[in-house]
Amino acid sequence: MSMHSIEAEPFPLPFDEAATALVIIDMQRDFVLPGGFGEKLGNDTSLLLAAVAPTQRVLELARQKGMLVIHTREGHRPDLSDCPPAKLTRGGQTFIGTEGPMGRILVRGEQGHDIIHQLYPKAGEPVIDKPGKGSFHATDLHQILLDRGIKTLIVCGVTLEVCVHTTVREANDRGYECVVLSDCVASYFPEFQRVGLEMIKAQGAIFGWVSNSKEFIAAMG
Ligand code: TIU
Repeated sequence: MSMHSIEAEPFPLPFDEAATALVIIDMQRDFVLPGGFGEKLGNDTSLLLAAVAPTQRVLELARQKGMLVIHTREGHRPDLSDCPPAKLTRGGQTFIGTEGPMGRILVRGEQGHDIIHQLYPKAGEPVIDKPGKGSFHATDLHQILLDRGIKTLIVCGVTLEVCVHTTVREANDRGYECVVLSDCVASYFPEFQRVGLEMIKAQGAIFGWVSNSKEFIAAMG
């Protein structure tokens, strides 16, 4: 056991370093760079880049301390057999599986589907390939966390109100305590970033805590 306490809202959270994992959600080219899924949906992808440098600092420290680091990627099999028709044709438009400048959009094995080089997984760090917005749906993430005795998740990634929120809600229901680092998550919508963080910590940490990279680094001492 190596106990710490992180300054967070709505109140500080004690955590055991050995039972804590860093989870970095969907820092894929398809979301954070032009030409991918995020831009196809009409978004300005540059807004997401603000989360990269703080997440790099958190990742570096987690690696130094030997913490479990987990990366996730949203995407589908090349034959799209794991993509529900309702997701494939959402809004009457089809982007998933179509050719873009970074390969087929949200398809595993394509350049756009992979994680940006700044946050690229190291050997031994589990990468969870997920077909949904949540990281627990149709994946082995829960099993991996259970096997390592993980109780607390430090959460970074994009986008806050979609894949980060869904994952934190799923994790909370499975008994994990989640701390979302506000400067290590991002949204295409500044208003959603603000209110998305509020939602997590409201009502006495209704499904999680909100802190930031500086407080995580300070807590790890
Ligand atoms: N569109 C959007 O905001 N997000 C997603 O589709 N996926 C993730 O958040 N990763």
